Amino acid sequence: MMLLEAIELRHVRMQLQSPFETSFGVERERDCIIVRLQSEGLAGWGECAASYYPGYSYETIGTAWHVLSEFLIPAVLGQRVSDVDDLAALLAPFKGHNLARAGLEMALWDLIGKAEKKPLARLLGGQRRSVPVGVSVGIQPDEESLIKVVEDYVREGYRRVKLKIKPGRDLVELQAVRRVFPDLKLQVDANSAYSLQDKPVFVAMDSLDLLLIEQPLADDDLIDHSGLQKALKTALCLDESILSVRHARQAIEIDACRVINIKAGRVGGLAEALRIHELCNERGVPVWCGGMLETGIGRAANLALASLPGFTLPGDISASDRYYAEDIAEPRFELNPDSTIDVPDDPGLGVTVVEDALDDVTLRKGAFLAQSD
Ligand code: OSB
Ligand code: MG
Repeated sequence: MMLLEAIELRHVRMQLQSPFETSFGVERERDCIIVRLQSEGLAGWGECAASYYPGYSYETIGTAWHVLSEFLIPAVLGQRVSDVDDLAALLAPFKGHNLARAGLEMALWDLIGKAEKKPLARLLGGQRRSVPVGVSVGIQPDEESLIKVVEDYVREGYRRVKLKIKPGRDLVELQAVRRVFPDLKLQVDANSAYSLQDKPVFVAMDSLDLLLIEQPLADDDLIDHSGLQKALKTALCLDESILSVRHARQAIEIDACRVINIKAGRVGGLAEALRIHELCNERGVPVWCGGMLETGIGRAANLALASLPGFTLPGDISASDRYYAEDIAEPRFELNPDSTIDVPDDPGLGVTVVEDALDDVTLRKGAFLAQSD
């Protein structure tokens, strides 16, 4: 049993190495909330992947801060928990806000790993020591710069590339990239920017030998995804649409997708991510680990998750220098020559938070203490 004594929240803002454009907007800096959970002389760290504005998800830094500080934190402070299921039980009265709850849960996983002196990957049942990874490439100003950016990443050693697309910035550029890189593992992510009327665009992509097409349609629309999947050989992959293991089961049952992108944040934490991984394994559906431009804290958790056996497709987990010139945790993650990244092997998340670097990027702090009796 661990007594949850104190929690600190920090709103941090990190400069991205280059602007990241998706169908929902451009990010030049990445905001997130870092959670520090203290218990009996140990500290666990978590990352809440909510963005500053509601583009990917309805959650934002503001809503996550509100829900954490008003509801989730008061429900857990001063309580004793022995595992993440105990935490989930304390948070059960509250609806939604998966990114917020996952940030808190990650901090508890780190704490448990440190207390038991086991790396997170081992706690989760991971098996690989390194995991295959790719890079997610934002929408570029024009075709020429897109080819150049892809070329640079391929030269750095990435063997799988994901291109962000949006209406009007899709087929022509994708065909050009395919022409220059005929053998590259290639996939696209629309972040729900299309409707079923755009079916011809995806039918045209069907001959480009893509690994998958990620989240073409609305996040709350499994039915139309199923309609689109029927018209394609290429697997659809859902990201935003899958918020729980129930969503995953129903999507598979109606053939709304043939691959699932698992992000622990989006589904409320690593425990639910494990349940989706298990379901997909049973149903023969490949999964891969998505990313949210995390700092070294969140990326350590992604690497641990991706070390599970069902993660058979390369993850959106790139080296630290793809995201940030300076990070808030050490060591930095490096790309191996075989397009893999090593899974951390020290207890918990297996990274050390650099408190000075963290202070440098902190915009706001909140401290919460258990009431002493
Ligand atoms: O849809 O997968 C996405 C980043 C922020 C929000 C949503 C997405 C992404 C990415 C980047 O594609 C993945 C990464 O962290 O490298
Ligand atoms: Mg996505």
